[in-house]
Amino acid sequence: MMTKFSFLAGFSLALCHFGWASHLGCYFTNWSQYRPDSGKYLPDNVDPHLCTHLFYGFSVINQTNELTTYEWNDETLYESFNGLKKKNPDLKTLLAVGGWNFGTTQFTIMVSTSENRQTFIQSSIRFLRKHSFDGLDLDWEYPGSRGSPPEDKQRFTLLCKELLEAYQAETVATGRPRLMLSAAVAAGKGTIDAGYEIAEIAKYLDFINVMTYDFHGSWESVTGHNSPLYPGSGDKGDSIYLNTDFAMRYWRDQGAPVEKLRMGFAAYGRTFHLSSAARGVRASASGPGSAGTYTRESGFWSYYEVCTFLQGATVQWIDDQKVPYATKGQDWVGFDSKESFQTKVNYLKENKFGGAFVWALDLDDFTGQFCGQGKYPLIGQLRTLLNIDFPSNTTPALPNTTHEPGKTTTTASTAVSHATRPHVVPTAPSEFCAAKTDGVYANPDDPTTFIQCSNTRVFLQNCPAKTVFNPNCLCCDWPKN
Ligand SMILES: *[C@@H]1O[C@H](CO)[C@@H](O)[C@H](O)[C@H]1NC(C)=O
Ligand SMILES: CC(=O)N[C@H]1CO[C@H](CO)[C@@H](O)[C@@H]1O
Repeated sequence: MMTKFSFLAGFSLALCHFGWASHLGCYFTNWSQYRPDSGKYLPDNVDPHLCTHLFYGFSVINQTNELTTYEWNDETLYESFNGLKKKNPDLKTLLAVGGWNFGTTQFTIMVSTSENRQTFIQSSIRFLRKHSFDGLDLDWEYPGSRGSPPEDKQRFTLLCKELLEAYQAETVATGRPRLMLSAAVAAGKGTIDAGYEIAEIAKYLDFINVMTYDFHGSWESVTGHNSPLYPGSGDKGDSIYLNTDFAMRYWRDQGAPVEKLRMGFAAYGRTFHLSSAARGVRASASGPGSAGTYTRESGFWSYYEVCTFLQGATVQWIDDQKVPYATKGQDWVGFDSKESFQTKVNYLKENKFGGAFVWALDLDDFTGQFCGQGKYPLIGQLRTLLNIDFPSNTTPALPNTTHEPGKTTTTASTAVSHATRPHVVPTAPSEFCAAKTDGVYANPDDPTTFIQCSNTRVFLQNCPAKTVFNPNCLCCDWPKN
């Protein structure tokens, strides 16, 4: 089984590395449809060429341990959401299950027995296929925390393993591209320790969205930034862990391959009400700032609400943490800007993390009417900085880097366009695979294809356009001239 995974995985990675194109995942939320006026956000507002992966948040697990809808109109929204792939065939969509409000109870019940897990896993295949999603994103917040018992840490690993096995089996049985599997995971040290066998789950997940935000907020008694890149000079004790750099390194150093790690970017800020004359970082605060006109949630402003606030506000750059904050009256907001996104993307590239994801589409200035920076200023900035370019729009540049064979087992998400995606053609058992171990082999008759052997059955697969099979890396590679 695993030989096949590694192969398919390596194959995709090879393409991603060419010219360094990265992943940009963007979350859509099922509640942004309820915001008033210009804040209302529906799948029709999504620019299909903005992100490489879209996540629909959130679906839920019901009492019979099956994956299902939450909102009365989710099925309608799924349809327009997945309809975006007609406008951009390279786009991948994943259904996110869980989320903060969903909590942990239903996850705990679902992972508690092998039978419950299988019920969920099989329901997810039916449900994702029925609604034309390309994969599942596990947003359990969090295994081993918030009421979830300690043993859920190991059970979460089992869930990831069994999900991948089932998705792979479905591919072999149907010849359809395998469903992707990802997870949105904690960035806080204690929550990570309680929840994840990092090196284990990293084997089964195609990629991992590390939620590197919500580090500070109005639940604390002093001001602090929502998503700092580095620790602040005032951070003492466990506070030194509350930043993006720590979280990303912690995931990496415990065995998650950098290629699979996605760094979280926040298109929102967290607010405080200042309670003294101090106005900087770690100034005393008494609860949240005023609620946003559109998001109407205390302590939280979308980027477009921050833009409105910035008129007449004092903006400061936190030098050690590489992020800005602004104050006006008694309100304090730590937010992200095009500048902080630039610094963070530089960091992401230096550390070779596999990409970025953003929370959330509906929080950026998606209409362009608030910030005077065009539509989607923050996510558009990410897209540009990450060199995202869909093959359908332009001819891909040929690589100047060679493929690294040692790194071929790391990610299975693919940025290959629909038109050129390899399709699996199962055939009857044949001579070729009869005496061969499971794995992939060059096709002596045609280098633009390769042969996959599984249980002595032959699967003929196409390399994407312009590439040929390279027996050295067992991957499709640009032709060597
Ligand atoms: C749970 O969701 C599935 C859809 O995946 C549905 O068929 C089933 O009836 C639901 N069960 C309950 C108890 O609502
Ligand atoms: C309106 C609203 O908040 N909708 C829901 C979207 O899905 C999640 C599942 O996590 C629910 O908890 C939300 O309440």
